[in-house]
Amino acid sequence: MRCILHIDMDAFFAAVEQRRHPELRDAPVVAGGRGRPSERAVVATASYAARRFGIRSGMPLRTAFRRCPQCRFLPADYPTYLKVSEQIKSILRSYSSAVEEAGVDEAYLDLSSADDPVATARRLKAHIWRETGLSASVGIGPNKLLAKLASDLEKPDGLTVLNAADFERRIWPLPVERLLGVGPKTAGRLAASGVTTIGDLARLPEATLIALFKSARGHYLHRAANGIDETPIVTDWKPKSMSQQATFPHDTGDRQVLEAALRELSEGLVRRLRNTRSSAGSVSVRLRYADFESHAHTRPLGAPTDDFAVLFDAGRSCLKRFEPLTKKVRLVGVRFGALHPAEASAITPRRSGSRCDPPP
Ligand code: TTP
Ligand code: MG
Repeated sequence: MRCILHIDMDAFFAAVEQRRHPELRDAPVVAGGRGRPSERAVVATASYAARRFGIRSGMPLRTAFRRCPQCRFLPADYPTYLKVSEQIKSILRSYSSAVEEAGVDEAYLDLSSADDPVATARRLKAHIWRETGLSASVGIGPNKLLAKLASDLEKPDGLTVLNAADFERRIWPLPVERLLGVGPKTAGRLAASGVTTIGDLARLPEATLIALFKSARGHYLHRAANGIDETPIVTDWKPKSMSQQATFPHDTGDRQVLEAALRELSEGLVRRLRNTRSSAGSVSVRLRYADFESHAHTRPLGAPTDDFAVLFDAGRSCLKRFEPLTKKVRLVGVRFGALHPAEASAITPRRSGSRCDPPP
């Protein structure tokens, strides 16, 4: 029998910040933008104490400040989060040879050959805590879908087993948005047909869903609402990244020119992503200056995506980090990293909104 474990770090970016600032351990903390609520940026994540004030990922910092003025706002430090993410992934790889990275703070492990998956999960959580001081929530189920839903049921620091027999009781009452790939748009269309919970969705005939959405999507929604998922753990996904670059006919310091190039390169890469049925988990932008020195900035995404708007926004926020430009630029390059096969990851981000700061 298949046994899949899904692991998702708790309030990941905020937890890394609280580790760095132990005095903030139980405090409402928001990581996002440059940590200045007066600026136009969004919450990347909020600590659980901050969530009690209604603060959510993707919310403008300004709104978060209105909801909780005593909250500590910290700049999002992506290089550190990526480093910790790598450290966690390498711990995971010591527990199973089949590990699928599903995002910056989540992964699936195949534990089908483990004698006691629950004991393994306990050891794994303790190991991560010992090495990183961070807590994770783990779900165990007969497939990736159930394992992922399970890891979300008892956050934070959860360890939840979800069997097919528990699916109706525990999952059907949840809102449809809890299913991977169901964003506000899909949820809105479903609500118009009177479907708000996963149970409502499961009871809708598949033919109705196929008429409402495209056939692959209707089929997916029907199966997901019934707990059916046969997608494999994908470990040996190659390539890991794709990139494209453009050299300007004349060196330039014009932001609009840079942004136009970024747009064109991103469009080309999104086409390549779709052609290879993959999605990207990070975006990097590299500038080579007139003196041939070059620098890159990377932005990890909360979940892999092939959505142009999300990827382009991430690229733009990388570009912003080069400002103020002190030298003219001869080349701009874009790389989509942490590539995943599209069907093994979110079709759209798990939760509403872009995982990036909005464009200026
Ligand atoms: P999540 O696992 O979705 O969120 P989380 O770890 O902060 O909280 P939870 O305990 O509910 O798992 O995302 C992981 C990280 O990805 C998160 O810490 C910050 C980043 N992220 C964004 O930058 N923007 C977003 O909209 C979301 C949802 C996450
Ligand atoms: Mg998380």
